[in-house]
Amino acid sequence: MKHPRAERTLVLVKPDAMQRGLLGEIIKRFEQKGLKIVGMKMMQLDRDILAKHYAKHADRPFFESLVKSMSYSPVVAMVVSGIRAIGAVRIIVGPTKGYEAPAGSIRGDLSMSTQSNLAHASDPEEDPEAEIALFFKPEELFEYIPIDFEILYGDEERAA
Ligand code: 3AN
Repeated sequence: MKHPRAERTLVLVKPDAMQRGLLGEIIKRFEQKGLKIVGMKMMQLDRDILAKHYAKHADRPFFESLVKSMSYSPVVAMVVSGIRAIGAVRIIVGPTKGYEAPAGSIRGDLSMSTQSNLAHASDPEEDPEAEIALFFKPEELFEYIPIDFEILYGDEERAA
């Protein structure tokens, strides 16, 4: 069962994070925030899916390097859900450049790079549901109300 005000957003734990053993550290931050994981799988990304996922960057000089780094080894793809989850997940991940990202964010705490910046989070301007559909089939996503839902949010926030 999906709460009517819940949003869903895509997170990719990138190969650089997997290689550095940061999967648990990254997942922990979403769990501790009170966000709910409604889909998760390990995937080896190929050029085809990356060309679609990063279509807006196809003409950028770093595109080939980005495809190479994102297919270097498997990623973990997740769908994270919650009321106002899309914006909250972007804040937890932090802005693109690790060396400028604020401390407290995943990129700010754990990355010094623009390209190897550990995690992808859907941009609210770019249709997170369409991004989710690129990585997950509907039957790979789950809906449930966590038992702490009533204390995670206030009554008015939860009201549909
Ligand atoms: P974000 O992931 O912060 O939304 P986008 O959508 O601008 O950033 O870029 C997608 C990915 O492309 C980034 N996560 C990063 O890995 C890579 N990237 C962006 N800008 C550069 C750049 N100037 N040089 C190398 N890689 C870049």
